Amino acid sequence: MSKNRKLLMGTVVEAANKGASGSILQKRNPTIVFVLGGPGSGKGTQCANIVQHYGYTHLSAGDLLRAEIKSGSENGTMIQNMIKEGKIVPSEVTIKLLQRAMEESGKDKFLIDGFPRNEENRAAFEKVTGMEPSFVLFFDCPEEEMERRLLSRNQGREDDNIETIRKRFKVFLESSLPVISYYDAKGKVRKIDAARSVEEVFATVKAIFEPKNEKVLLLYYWLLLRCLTFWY
Ligand code: UP5
Ligand code: MG
Repeated sequence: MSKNRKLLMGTVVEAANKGASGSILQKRNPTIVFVLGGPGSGKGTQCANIVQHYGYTHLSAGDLLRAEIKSGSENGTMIQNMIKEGKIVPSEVTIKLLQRAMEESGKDKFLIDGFPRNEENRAAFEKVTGMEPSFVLFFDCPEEEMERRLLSRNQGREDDNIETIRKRFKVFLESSLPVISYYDAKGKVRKIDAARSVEEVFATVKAIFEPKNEKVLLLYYWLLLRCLTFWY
């Protein structure tokens, strides 16, 4: 780890040790799902569907960073340069934005989309917030398909050009995949074939959010309720 990285980690961890916002969130004991996958794998698209069906709050780290650039914050230029180069913004900056968004939402079920992107992001998030994800959705998609999607997205994103896209792919392979492996070793990764249509991918996502035994449990409670209302 570089000296600068260590210093930044230090700052984040020191902030955590001083207490404050990590503990406010921790008290709410929120459910956190990390939504990971390569650039253009469909993280944002699927999160929008999950929000509609399962009442989660969607926090895209990339969207929060882009909003920070627009707000004219002192970090704006640095963030903009990093995004143009497909590089990972220092943990300190991203974690602060995520924490603030979680706190201000007042909600307790979060989809954190596009974060953590490297081991440092992951370790710092867990240390600062004291929270771990319940599970991790991993949208697995071949580069050719992701490239096709990004080049036809047409939403004016500064990083949707072939030069930056190639850099984003490289960073994903080198830095983000190890995070997925880390959670996989803990049995937390739900891998989804993301190269199919939006509807097909969502059908698989649904099966993850509605596991069979929960459905059986719901049926059991419903029957119990019917019996009780019958007797009384
Ligand atoms: N589309 C989606 N699903 C499809 C499907 N099944 N079939 C056909 N088309 C599909 O989708 C991309 C496009 O594909 C859309 O046009 C969509 O309609 C279509 P989208 O859902 O937007 O994919 P997503 O995975 O969200 O792609 P995105 O480009 O947002 O992923 P990135 O991870 O690259 O972008 P993000 O915004 O997360 O990060 C951008 C940059 O910010 C990073 O490169 C980095 O520099 C910085 N960053 C950090 O430094 N730290 C962070 O923690 C987060 C970001
Ligand atoms: Mg996205």
